[in-house]
Amino acid sequence: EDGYRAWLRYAPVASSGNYSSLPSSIVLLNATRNGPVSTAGRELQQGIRGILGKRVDINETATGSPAIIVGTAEAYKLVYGDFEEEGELEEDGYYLSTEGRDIVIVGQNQRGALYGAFDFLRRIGQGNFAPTSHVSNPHAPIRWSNEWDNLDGTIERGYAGTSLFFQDGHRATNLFRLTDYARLLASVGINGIVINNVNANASLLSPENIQGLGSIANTFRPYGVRLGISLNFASPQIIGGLNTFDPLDPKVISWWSNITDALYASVPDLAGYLVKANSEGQPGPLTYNRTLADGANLFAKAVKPHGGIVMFRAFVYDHHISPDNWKNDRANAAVDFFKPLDGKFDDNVVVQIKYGPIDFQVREPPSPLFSTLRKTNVAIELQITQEYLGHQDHLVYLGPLWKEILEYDLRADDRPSKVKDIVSSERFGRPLGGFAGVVNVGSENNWLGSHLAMSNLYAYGMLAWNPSLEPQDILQDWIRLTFSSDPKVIDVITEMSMKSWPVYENYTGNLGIQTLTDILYTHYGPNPASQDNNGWGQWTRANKHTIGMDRTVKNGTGNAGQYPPQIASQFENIETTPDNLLLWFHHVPYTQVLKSGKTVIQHFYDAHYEGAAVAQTFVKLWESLKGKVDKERYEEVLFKQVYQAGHALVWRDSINQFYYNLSEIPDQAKRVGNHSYRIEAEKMILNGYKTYGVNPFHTASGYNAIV
Ligand code: BDP
Repeated sequence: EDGYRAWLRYAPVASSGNYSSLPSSIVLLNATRNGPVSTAGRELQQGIRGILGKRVDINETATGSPAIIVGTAEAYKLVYGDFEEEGELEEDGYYLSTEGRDIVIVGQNQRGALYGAFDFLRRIGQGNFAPTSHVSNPHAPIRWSNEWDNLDGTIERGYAGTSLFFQDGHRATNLFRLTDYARLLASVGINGIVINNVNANASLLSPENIQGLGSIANTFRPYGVRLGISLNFASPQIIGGLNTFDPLDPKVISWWSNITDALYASVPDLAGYLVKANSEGQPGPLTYNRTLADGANLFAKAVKPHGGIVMFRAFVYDHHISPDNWKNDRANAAVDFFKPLDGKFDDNVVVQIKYGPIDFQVREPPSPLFSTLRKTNVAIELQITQEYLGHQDHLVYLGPLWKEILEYDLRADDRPSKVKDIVSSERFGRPLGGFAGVVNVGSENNWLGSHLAMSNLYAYGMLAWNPSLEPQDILQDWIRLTFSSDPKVIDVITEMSMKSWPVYENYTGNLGIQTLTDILYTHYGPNPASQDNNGWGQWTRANKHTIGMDRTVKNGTGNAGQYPPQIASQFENIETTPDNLLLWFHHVPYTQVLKSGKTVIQHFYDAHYEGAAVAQTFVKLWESLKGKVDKERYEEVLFKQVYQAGHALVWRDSINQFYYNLSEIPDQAKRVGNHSYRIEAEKMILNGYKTYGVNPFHTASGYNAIV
């Protein structure tokens, strides 16, 4: 058990209930070779063999005996006639019935049929044989993964090895793992994948690489996962031999249209493009005084005849913002750039918005752009890879964080306006919308470098399909499928996972101050000193007496005013701002008293001690599963938990000491700054050891390690 099979282990279940009567054949209706219906057949065959130990045959025509019938609604009707539920099916949706003589799995399209098969397997794989008949439709049409893979085989913000897609400037020679990745994605309803870094390399568009994309797309197609790619805006100049990349220049327009034709010749069902422009040094239309909409529409027009879409990122900001001006605020950038453009994007453009206004921090309010754009398609961007959240070395189950954002009611026009209903396109009546999740799987056997982190990939797919699900329920399904149905195993992993986000928040950055990792390079480890006085704009504005970003309209950056009036007035006032976002919106003395009755500084101290203490308990909790989880995964998770427990102490002491030094306000419990027992490694005399500089540096050890 190396984690490779993730939640698709198809392990035998203890009691197979009345499934001894499971039909012994699968009938695939009108299946095309290598299409998702054929995949569904193979998957059901494999799953039933694993879970129930039963062999089922695959037939292409109805036999008259009981069967598991799989196909599209259209194909089903031709053989079995009209069925009642057909009218309820939406794109990619399915109908699953296990109540009659046959098991019926009917998709609105082929992809839907495959999703229905995975639903059935998820049920029996958890020992759930209760009869069911239901229709399930996705919440939104776009449910994509984004991978930040580079052509040289590295992965930006990837923590699980090297790229599965690329090596040495080309597509990887061995693509067999992509089939298994496609399977994982399809099993949780993901229908698109962008395979290269948003900081895109133009040479992806070389003739050879375009051909390579064709092979990659072939591995994903049987699973209904369509390929997309990130583009470098300056490609016409970098590789096209033009002296411009002005989006309104006819030469540039025809260059992109030719490249797009070549791409569609290689990948006829290419889902579309993802574009990061004018952000963090990336080229974009602003160079030519063109708008971001001009830039997005350039690509939209190129892919339109092929049925493609353009995901245009709202993560647009200049990373040379002056920290001297207290009115400057990176959190304002998205609305500042995009608000004037609402209604100017073509219909096949979707603006892809990170969940918060800054950048995947441990605590952010939802981006105000969600409620600002009314005449533009939008999608939410979430991050499965734990860039600021401990790089998969710390357990942070993200379901609850995402759920909180998705359920957040932004009260646009004083009406219910939950983020989930905005991105589904329902709230503002847009044609498109959805989800993008930055996954960054790598070559490590268990995909994300951590067994427990895989719950995040599973939860991402499940919430994108149905954001009304409860993160704990999703988690427990995942535990049963990934580990076992032993109640102890379920309890322990549930307890650890459900506590993990608040715990991480406690020992990192509290009260909305952001994560406090090193911000300039690694985004890992405590480094509050790196937050301020740089152009990246993730400032804390901490000084001797006060801390926090004043984002009020009255005295600050005005960011609170970017929200609809009800929310704006809540954030404008300290009294109505929730404690957990206090320092996101307000600049206050360390002695400011919270709603909890504690001062800000004492909350920092206590939270860090509490968080680090709970992180210690994860080790014991996990150890209680010895013998209940296979040895390989048991040992590997234990290793991570021991590491996290230690690193949580490093976090606790670094952050507390930092703010104690700065504020000189003592900890009421007399813990902070009181480490008589502690000897700094740097001060030791090393006998038989030597130090070396850590690269990338590890902030808490003075950039040094001892070997
Ligand atoms: C930042 C990452 C950087 C990404 C950027 C983005 O550190 O690697 O390129 O986001 O999302 O958080 O474009």
